Amino acid sequence: MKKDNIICRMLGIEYPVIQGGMAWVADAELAAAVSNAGGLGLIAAMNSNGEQLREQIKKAKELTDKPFGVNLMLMSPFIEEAVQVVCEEHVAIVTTGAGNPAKYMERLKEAGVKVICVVAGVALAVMAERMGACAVVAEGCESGGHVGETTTMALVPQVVDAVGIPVIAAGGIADGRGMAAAYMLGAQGVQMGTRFLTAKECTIHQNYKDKVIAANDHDTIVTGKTLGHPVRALKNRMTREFQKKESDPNTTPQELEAMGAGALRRAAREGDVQNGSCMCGQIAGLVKSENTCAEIVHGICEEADALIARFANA
Ligand code: TUI
Repeated sequence: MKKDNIICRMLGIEYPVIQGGMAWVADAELAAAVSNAGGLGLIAAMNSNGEQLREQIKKAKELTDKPFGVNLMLMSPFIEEAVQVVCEEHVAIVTTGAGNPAKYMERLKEAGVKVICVVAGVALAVMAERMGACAVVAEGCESGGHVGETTTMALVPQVVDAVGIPVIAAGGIADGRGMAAAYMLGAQGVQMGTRFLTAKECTIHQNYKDKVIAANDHDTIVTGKTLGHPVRALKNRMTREFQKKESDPNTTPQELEAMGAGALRRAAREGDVQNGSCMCGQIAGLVKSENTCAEIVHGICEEADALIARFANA
């Protein structure tokens, strides 16, 4: 699955593996490491202001001469600045998530930025194609962070049938079996977040990595549905407290929002994995080791290729 793959040709990468644009996780160092490994690394713009994002982009340019991208989190209060900086810095590729990117598509395309929209449903995928996205990431609800409602298994083939542009599968993929399955569903690449949480080049706190490695198949939970932005994270004191408050009719949305504020930073940067939010996908139980980005990217592609070859000859 190298070079001749449509995602690889389109993005100028060697392996059709995209690293998720995880807030407080996906910094210039991780993005550059994934890109240097031949995949597509992404910097998470998350809630960064323009100058913070510009600094990360400049750092990534120093660390790699391969293509990398920026993930724009559309709920960010600094989204306008982020779009401006991405255009000014001539970032090659942008992925958009957590909303409808309609407002920004023209500006990004005019600046020569290739746009890939992360979608959780067919309607937005169709809209993304119409708006000029070069591909979509169909992200199932197995993923970590902000989630939709449909599983990867159900979502990917429906998106594949609805659009003409290439589809990248995300949510619940962490090894070659998942990648091979994604190909069978019609996807032409994968995006992984959880698998890269424990990458050696990932700069999150060791406590977070340890918690991912210790997690099993039922250790994640979705909270925040009542706020309109459901988020999947590893179960801990924070999610238990959030759940309790969320089911209490006396809790105001403002109280819940206040509980969530700063929570991801607390876990990812300060290592407070009990009171912080350890966003993570359902596939955490499969992630049992720390590896370099090169091991992860090459390993998953080799495993997927071997599986597909084996079944082709069966
Ligand atoms: O965006 C993500 N994952 C994220 S964003 C994030 S930051 C955050 N933190 C706290 C609360 C909320 C967000 C953490 N993880 N993944 C891509 C994704 N996009 N998943 C689902 C969607 C999505 C949802 C609705 C995309 C479009 C959409 O459209 C709504 C509309 O307006 O049509």
